[in-house]
Amino acid sequence: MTLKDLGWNAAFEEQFAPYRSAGWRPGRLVRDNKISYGALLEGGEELEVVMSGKVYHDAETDAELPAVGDWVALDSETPSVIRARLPRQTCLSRKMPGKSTEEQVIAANVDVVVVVTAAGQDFSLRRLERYFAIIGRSGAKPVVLVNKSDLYPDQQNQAAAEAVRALSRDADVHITSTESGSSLKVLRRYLKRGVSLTLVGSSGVGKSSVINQLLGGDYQWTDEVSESTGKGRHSTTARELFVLRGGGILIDNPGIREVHMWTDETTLRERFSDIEDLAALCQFHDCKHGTDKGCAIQAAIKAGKLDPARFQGFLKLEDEIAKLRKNRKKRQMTGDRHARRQQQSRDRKFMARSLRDEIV
Ligand SMILES: Nc1nc2c(ncn2[C@@H]2O[C@H](COP(=O)(O)OP(=O)(O)OP(=O)(O)O)[C@@H](O)[C@H]2O)c(=O)[nH]1
Ligand SMILES: [Mg+2]
Ligand SMILES: [Zn+2]
Repeated sequence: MTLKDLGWNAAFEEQFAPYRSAGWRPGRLVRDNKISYGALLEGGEELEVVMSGKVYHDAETDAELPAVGDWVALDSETPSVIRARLPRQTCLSRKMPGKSTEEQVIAANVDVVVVVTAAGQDFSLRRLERYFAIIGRSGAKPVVLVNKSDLYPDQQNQAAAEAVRALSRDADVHITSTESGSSLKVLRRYLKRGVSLTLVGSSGVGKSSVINQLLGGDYQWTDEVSESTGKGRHSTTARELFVLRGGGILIDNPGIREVHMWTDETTLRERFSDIEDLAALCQFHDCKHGTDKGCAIQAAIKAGKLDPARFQGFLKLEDEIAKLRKNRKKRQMTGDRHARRQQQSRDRKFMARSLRDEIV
């Protein structure tokens, strides 16, 4: 396994130059064990590694801490110590669940983000809009799988796919089923040597099933059998990166319950550029798009040219962005977060000591 198989490229090599001179080695983080990380090295060697105190303290926010998909520099003398993290070329992140405005990294350095959904109960254009917003900001290519197509009438699958296409110009939308093996075929198209792909979506839509097929059944299911139904439930509990033998890198994610906005105003405007275009046609430049005279948005809704739910989504997203901006300004370490970091720091130091008999 070469570095290139792991997603390494010329830009990373250049940034790594000073670390190379120090004798440090590059590794890609494949697992976050909370206290330690799993790192994959050239040749396929896997190590359990911990952050150095410097990496930890230099991070101003949690989002700057190493995450799955990141490239890090590993010490030459104590290879279990992360000395530095390379800048991310892309980064998929969202707002932390709950009230916090803290950014949470879903996966670093990914080329393709695959949102898996299905035409049935899981299907929500509002939620997909939010996915498109965070993908738009990440720098990765959006792909949508309308999966489990074997469970729904053809017409329903087609209608769902069409609705998604209408929502995003850049996304590739595919109707798939892991039962028939078509999800596998579709994803293979994107998976070339060194290309990193991550799967996101609600719990139970089939993310791990496709990954399992791509890995040829080698994937270890993480969850036990449900006691009430006796059926296997394989809910993914931790993010994990896999390298495919045939080329390509996969990151599995636990099902995402809430996709909070973590984006900027530019991305938001791009996502809703059709609505912005309409707004430019309103009679008054300060039109509130409600009961104002000559409102082009209301006219489009009446004419059936704009989905009112989509317009509502647009209004809600703007609200969220405004809130986010306000809170970001006063982002400081809360007492709570400070305590958490202190504890993590103690844990990581303890781990480092027991791993390497050395204090980092
Ligand atoms: N009928 C049908 N069942 C599917 C399909 N894809 C997955 N499943 C089933 O759906 C269930 C959930 O699949 P998983 O792959 O574990 O879903 P997941 O998205 O990884 O779920 P989390 O790990 O909880 O986020 C399993 O029982 C799969 O066998 C499909 O295309 N058709
Ligand atoms: Mg899973
Ligand atoms: Zn208007």
